[in-house]
Amino acid sequence: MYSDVFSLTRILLLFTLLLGAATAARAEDGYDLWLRYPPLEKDIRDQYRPQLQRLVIPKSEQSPTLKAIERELVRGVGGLLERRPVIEERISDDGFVLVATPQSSRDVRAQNFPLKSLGEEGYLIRATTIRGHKGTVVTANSERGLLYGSFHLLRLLQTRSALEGVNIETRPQIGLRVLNHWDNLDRSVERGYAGQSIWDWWNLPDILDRRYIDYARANAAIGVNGTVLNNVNASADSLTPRYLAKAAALADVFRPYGIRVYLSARFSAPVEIGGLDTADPKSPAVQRWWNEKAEEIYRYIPDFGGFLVKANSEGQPGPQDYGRNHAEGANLLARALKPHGGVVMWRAFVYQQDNPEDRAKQAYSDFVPLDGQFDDNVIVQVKNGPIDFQPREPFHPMFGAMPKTPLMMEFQITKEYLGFASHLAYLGPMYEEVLRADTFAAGPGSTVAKVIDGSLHGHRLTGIAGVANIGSDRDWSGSTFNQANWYVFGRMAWDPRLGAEEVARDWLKITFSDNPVLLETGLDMMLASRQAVVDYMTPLGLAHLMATGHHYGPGPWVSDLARPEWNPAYYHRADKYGIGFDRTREGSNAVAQYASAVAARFASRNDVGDDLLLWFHHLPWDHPMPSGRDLWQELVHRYDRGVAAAQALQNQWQSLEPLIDPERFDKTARLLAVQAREAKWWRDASIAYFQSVSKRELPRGSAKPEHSLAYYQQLQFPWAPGH
Ligand code: GCV
Repeated sequence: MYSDVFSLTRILLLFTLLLGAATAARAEDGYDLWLRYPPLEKDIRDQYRPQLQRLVIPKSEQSPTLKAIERELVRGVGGLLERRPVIEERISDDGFVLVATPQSSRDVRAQNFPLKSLGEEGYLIRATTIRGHKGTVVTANSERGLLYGSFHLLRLLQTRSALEGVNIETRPQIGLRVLNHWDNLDRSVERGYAGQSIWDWWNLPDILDRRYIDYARANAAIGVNGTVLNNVNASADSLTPRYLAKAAALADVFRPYGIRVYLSARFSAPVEIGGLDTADPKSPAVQRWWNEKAEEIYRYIPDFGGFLVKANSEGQPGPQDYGRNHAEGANLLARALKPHGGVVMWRAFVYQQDNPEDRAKQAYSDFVPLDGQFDDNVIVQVKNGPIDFQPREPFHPMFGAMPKTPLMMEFQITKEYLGFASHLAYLGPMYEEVLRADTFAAGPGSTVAKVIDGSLHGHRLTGIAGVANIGSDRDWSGSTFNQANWYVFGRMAWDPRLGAEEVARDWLKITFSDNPVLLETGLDMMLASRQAVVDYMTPLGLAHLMATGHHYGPGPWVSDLARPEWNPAYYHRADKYGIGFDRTREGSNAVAQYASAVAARFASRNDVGDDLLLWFHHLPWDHPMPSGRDLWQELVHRYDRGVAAAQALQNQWQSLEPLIDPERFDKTARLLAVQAREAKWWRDASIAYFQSVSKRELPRGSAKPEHSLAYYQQLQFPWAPGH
């Protein structure tokens, strides 16, 4: 079965590759992501050309990964330098690029490169002299390492970095670097704003869209090594033979690029597709069903990565339906996968209907007591913050609090709460803020990055997930700048200590050019953009003020929904006297879920800082702020600042017109106009509402909202995407 699908895939691959080559010279529509290889500036080309004349890749017939490497390097070097490198069997002269492992090349063996510490995926790129010839070596312990190294070599060219004396050794700090697609079998995408799902489930496995290969290339280029194909709000049908054959076809396409396929598993699948009358983890029939299901899956996909599970969360079935806990549920699936080497990524995004506990506390309360009870192939997937991907949240208190359990990070790349695909919000600074946050779990320096890379508590199973912003739109992510969020996710997953600025700089150079004006302005825009969104949507630590359901636009007034925590009013708690959620000891005491040093900081009005002030404190409107304003004035000031920042983004982009190709310039300009307009809408609607509650005058110089509160309240968006 597997080999049949595989050979069919290879034929289709060839076909789609040829097609791809024919269309490679397409206009700048964003399709190429960071796989853009247009000719570099002449002086730079001239410097590189002598260094990159010949490609030496010793390979066996059977190695699809080595073939992918050769294709990419020929395409990349050929495009960037406008000269195809010569393919050679052996090094014959200066200007070689040798891509080989010590096993595949005697020349590499002879150099005795220090590869031990690079593991299965790391690589080394080094300028060297071999048998009297000068060149560059890309080497690693595995072909996957060579693949990543080759993409890095191309990145060096794309970012115009010197090859002379190059000496790079790197390995990923995190093992599982996966995208989570919230894609449904009907091709709709939950919280997707870039068209339909790229998985054409209906036509799979017979038709293999060229996009599947380009998706794999793009991910391999940034080190992503896994993909969960279907929505965590899963249909059990994904586990039926019909759909396993489809997933297997994708796995075959992705395999040469080092990408493993995972599936979201619906906990009640034994009932829905297995004919059982229970999904109780303690039932032997249920255990048998999952064991047999795992065997079946591995017949289709021999290197299947494992399951992602959303259980007992927002109406999804789970072990608690049978009086069992999350560890018992996770271990049921983990034991089925264990003989095959698969893992379970068990999500900690839980909050219960009818649980009066502060929503921000519930995941910790459910999971932390289970520390030590999960099997060793379970990793608990925790969102970056305790609520739900808000523009700003404190780091999740579970990080650092479960030393015996591997925890993986879940970031959202798609911007459900940050203006959908239309607003520019570069998420690098947000990821950096979370990864660098100090949990103090084992004293100072216990950053979130160290929790998830396993170094703090000595875990070998490590992971990071990003909820994908990828769809069928020509530019994949709904806008050029949204691509940067996919890009930075991959780069930080490889190395969580990377800075957002450094990655943005690379991305700008690769995506546009290295023109200094463009770089300076582009960096300014990207680095300011997320804070701008925070300011015009949820300033000063406010959260979840978005309209109901689709989360598009402001809805701070909503207070009549069935579940308390669905209501924005639950989060801001504004009244005549003040605003904010008291999470100190006098309030919900969520601060106590953090290590004492962090708890003390968050509990202190003076030390918590403006950014998280109202997340942790309920304060009177006249509370004095460090700026000299009172809280009300500061709130209005932040909204104004956000609107001004959105307008600045628009103006800055206009100044770049001569430096950007017309197609991408125009689309971005239009989206920035939408953002500026919607920033004002957010500001006006929010101020109209908060003013109706606080009964305060607007600070002098601050404009009145354009419309009445009633106007903003009656706006409806029944067809907003992604819902
Ligand atoms: C996949 C939020 C989103 C939901 C999402 C959920 C989750 O509540 O609005 O669309 O469901 O998070 O992460 O499971």
